[in-house]
Amino acid sequence: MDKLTLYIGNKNYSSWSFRPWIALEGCGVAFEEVLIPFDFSAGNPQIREVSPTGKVPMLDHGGFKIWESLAIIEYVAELFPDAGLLPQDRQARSLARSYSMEMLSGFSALRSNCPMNMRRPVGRPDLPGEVMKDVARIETIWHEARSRSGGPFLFGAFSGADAMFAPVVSRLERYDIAVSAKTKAYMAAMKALPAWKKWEEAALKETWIVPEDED
Ligand SMILES: N[C@@H](CCC(=O)N[C@@H](CS)C(=O)NCC(=O)O)C(=O)O
Repeated sequence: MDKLTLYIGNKNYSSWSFRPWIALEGCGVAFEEVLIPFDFSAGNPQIREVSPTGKVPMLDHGGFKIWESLAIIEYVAELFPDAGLLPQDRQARSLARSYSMEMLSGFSALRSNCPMNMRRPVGRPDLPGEVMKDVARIETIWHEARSRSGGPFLFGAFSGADAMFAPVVSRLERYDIAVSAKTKAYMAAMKALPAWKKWEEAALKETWIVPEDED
């Protein structure tokens, strides 16, 4: 099989890159990574050279390119149906897709007010009420899925749906957002994953600064 190469941005900041990366790594799918650091002042010319959208993540499979975090996860789930990227049960799988698409298309208040910054010292800023509405919906999704599956992850074992929410776990932690004990248990399960630790360790070593994502 042709090798998979995942193009990603800075691990400290690139929340969309984190999603397919932790999905593949957490499900044991072999891939090579190419990290292209952001260069917003120059319009990210290096990313534009490889990615049709000028954005990361982007997956190259023997010259065939797939972009958009969720499309990448779905593509790899089809390549490796037994890797656990998607739940086996049809209804669970469609719920995983509904939740993942909510993440992909929504929660803009949380995303814009609390950009992912794994190096951010833990502390709670003043946040608009809209952020807490996003957090409430996310907590509902997590509790609903984990009650249905029995946990510890959304669909029992770690899957692509957890990967779609991974940057939210980091945001809730770094922005010290008040959440329930059940939410904290889910966050702890995510943070205990070897794949999480591997990404975070690399993120903390990075020295690039993206001023827009610092507060
Ligand atoms: N909807 C896309 C979002 C991709 C995205 O916005 N990527 C950001 C990094 S996290 C990016 O490449 N930004 C570079 C730019 O806008 O120049 C996905 O799910 O992959």
